[in-house]
Amino acid sequence: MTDARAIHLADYQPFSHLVDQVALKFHLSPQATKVQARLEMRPNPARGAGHDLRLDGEGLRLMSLSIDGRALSVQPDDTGLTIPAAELPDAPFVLETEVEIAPEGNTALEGLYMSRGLYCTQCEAEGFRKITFYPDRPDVMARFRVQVVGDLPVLLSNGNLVAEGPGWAEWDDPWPKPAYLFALVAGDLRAHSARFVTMSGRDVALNIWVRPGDEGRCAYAMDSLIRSMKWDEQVYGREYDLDVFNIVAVDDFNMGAMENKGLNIFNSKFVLASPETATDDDFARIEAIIAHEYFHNWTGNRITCRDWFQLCLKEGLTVYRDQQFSGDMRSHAVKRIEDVLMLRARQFREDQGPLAHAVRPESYVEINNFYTATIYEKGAEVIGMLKRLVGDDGYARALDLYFERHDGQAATIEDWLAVFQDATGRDLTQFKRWYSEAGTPRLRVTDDFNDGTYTLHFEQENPVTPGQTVKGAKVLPIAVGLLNPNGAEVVPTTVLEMTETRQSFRFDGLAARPVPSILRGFSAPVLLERAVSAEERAFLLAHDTDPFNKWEAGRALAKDLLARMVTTGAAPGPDWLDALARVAQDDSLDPAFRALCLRLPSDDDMAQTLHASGHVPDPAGIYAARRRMGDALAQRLAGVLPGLMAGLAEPGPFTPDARAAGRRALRLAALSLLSRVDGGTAARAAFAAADNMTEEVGALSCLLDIGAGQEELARFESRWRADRNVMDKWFALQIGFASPERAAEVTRALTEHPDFDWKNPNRFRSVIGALSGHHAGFHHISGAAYALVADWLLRLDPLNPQTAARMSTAFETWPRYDADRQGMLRDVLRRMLATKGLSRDLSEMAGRMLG
Ligand code: 0A1
Ligand code: ZN
Repeated sequence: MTDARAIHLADYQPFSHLVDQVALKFHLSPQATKVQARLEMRPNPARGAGHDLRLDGEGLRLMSLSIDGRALSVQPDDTGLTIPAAELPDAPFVLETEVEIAPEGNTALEGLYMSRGLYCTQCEAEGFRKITFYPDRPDVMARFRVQVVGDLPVLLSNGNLVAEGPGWAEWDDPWPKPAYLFALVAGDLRAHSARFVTMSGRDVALNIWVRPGDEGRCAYAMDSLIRSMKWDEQVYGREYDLDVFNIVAVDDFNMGAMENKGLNIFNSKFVLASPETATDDDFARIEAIIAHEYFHNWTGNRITCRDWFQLCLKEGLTVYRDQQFSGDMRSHAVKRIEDVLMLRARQFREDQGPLAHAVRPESYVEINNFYTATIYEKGAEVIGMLKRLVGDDGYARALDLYFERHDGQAATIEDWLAVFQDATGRDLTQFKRWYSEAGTPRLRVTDDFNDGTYTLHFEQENPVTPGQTVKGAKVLPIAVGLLNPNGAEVVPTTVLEMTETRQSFRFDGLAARPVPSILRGFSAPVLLERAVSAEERAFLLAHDTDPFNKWEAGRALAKDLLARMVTTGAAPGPDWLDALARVAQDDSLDPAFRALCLRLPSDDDMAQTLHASGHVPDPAGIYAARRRMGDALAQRLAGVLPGLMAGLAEPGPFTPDARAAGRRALRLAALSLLSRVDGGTAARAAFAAADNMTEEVGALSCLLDIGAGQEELARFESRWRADRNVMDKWFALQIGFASPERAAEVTRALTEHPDFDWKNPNRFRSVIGALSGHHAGFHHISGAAYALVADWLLRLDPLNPQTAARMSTAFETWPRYDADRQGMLRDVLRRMLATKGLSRDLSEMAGRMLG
């Protein structure tokens, strides 16, 4: 990156000063909140004496500033203020400031802002500087004491409550933390409460704070929290460390949730759930995000990041931990398949386009643009590979050492790898390339069989990515199993360690040529390239003992077929139809797994796959082929669908557990196929009978998918008009199921709906994001959707640059398409870039996408 505004990892220096203790006092008021800060500071011995003191600060009205009680007249600039070394003692000193801020006008939702009358904060990554003057960087860790004054029923901050009275409360957080973990919440809230006794006997008060009326929708989040706390004790030996753990749900939030110490703040859609309002997917996501934020207490908070280049240190590890947790709570096989689907849909897409970047990037312009699938999901994959290479015991020893050695510190990827080297004796120099080199490796495989010896030949290619032309071979753990021609496993899962560009592995003493099952469990995040016949794929779908590869075989069969349908006009043949029919009816298989097998590859996935194999994807062609494929499957299964559905019926009330959810998922997959042959009769009945949101939305989707369901949509709207989270689904569904020709127009019409509150990120995402997620609609050759999405991003940008920039990744796939679409997409990006006053966030994104 050559942007002059860029910040570079190589420039890191410790901060000039240390902060030992922070005392903050907030007088809350929508237009003029007064923030008094008292910082106990001293020169940082690591830097020596005699440095100026630079404090970050943005949009703050400075009322007063003093050092050791002596007033100073320093003028802030746009990004902070500098106190010259001459004004600073060489010994500990106290710096006091008073500033004024206006939370009500804060539409960026960063710093202190208001969400429907509620005061709340978001400080990661650099929001604290919008609250007070401070060294806003993660390696400056301090203890915080916070007094909140305001005429409001609930006043919260980090740590333990130490004193309170009418209109004020004082909180003390005994654990030193970076400013990005600071939080404050105030307003009219009600608690859903419980208690948890930790393994050493600490009695912790747990509260989930919500708006009056929402108390009844907190039980699942609370249950997830308690299970997370127990799991982290049992699996990682990590115990909670305060007397209270508070979670608050807010309606206006740029991301999913935030791990502020002792006071997690959540997007309300990831907390509130009842069977009537939340789908099975919502329940699963709530469980995962509650766990994710809780797990950050150790991986992120107790051990934080030295600088933002190390973001994957906390995010990759915490995602890895929440994935393990969800697997333990539900099904490891199903969880792994879902995680890989998401990895390919988001991270592979990013890694193969102009926004590709390393898991640990070396420069950035706006850090908020780096909360990406690469940092999070590829960051987690890298940890999974490490664990595969050092084994479960090695991993456990390395993590114990990590917590022991770095508790209370701001650490780096070097620190992280050092604990693995020290605990296991393994040299990780080559492995470290996974952190510094972007791009999805391609792994080409051929094989031969001679005299009982079977040999697998691998070749890896590490493609060029923006700014990185030369790359070395990666360490690839390749999990392999071999089956004999009868389908019995003759070599159980073995992890081959590939370290060279080309490498072969031999298996001796085989009676017949085996069928290999390669990359079991998706043991490395690569594109596997191997010419495999449809028969062999069907064989693996039937016989593989590895559930991931069993699913993958069916998936590959579908993708091969779909690719032929798109490129040669082929029709679905009996091989795929019969193989899938067998899986659908195999009662020995988990219904959730069968539902995943029945899910057709998404259009965007097909476009990615076609592009990777040298084709120019045609969005309309892919859409039409996928519909034909679904129709063919529906015809093939028509006779068995009613019986399949009846066998999956759940008597009794709704439960959100994985078993019941899996049965519902398969039933709805069957209903969706059935709708294509019965004109929607069964789906209409299912909609009318639904007593839970999974089935209500599921049945409605089946109807919309066949171009019906208008009456049901209207009924849904009148039933749920008052519920924001449910209404987000109503908006998104109509766009998601619109025909490609109509998607932009449906979206445009919905932007005129009185409930299209575009300043609310959830609503904006459920409308504008739904259009950019509709592959054939977004890429419709008219260009109407490109223009509509761009117009809305430009409208949002001045108010909420973070969300506008995140959503601009809709355009990252432009290099895949034909010249007409490329031209339109690049024009749109150029138009954005040329917009006067464009935010740093969006201009960095548009600039990088254009290359
Ligand atoms: N650390 C949070 C993610 C997050 C990042 C930035 C935010 O505001 C801009 C909010 C949340 C997590 O990993 O959950
Ligand atoms: Zn996180």
